[in-house]
Amino acid sequence: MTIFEKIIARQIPAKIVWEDEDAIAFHDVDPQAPVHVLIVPKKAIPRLTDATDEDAALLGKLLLVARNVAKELELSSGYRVVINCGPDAGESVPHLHVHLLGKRALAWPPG
Ligand code: DGP
Repeated sequence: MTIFEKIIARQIPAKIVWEDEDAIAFHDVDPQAPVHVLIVPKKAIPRLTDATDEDAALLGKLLLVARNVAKELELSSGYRVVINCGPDAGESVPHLHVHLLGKRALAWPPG
């Protein structure tokens, strides 16, 4: 079980901001911005590389959840949505997740 599956199963705590039958959103334990929320599908897809055409609706939903959480948390001056995929991107938890970062100016290009 990954750490995110344990959060989904309520085996470890998290600051949950939204949940339904397909996905959950909670605050990152190591925030890289004043708002840093992770949007995680309940289906255990390890990373974007492993998603299939059957996951199209779920992948789209993750972005719409990011949009909704951004609105709920009043990220009115902008936000960034990130998926780290594989070692070069710094992926550390092998369960697909979308980072939502906001409430500060974010540099580009990323490090
Ligand atoms: P990534 O590097 O893209 O795989 O991002 C994984 C993120 O997961 C990282 O920003 C820290 C976060 N994280 C790791 N363990 C926990 C945890 O136990 N609780 C919460 N809320 N976040 C976690």
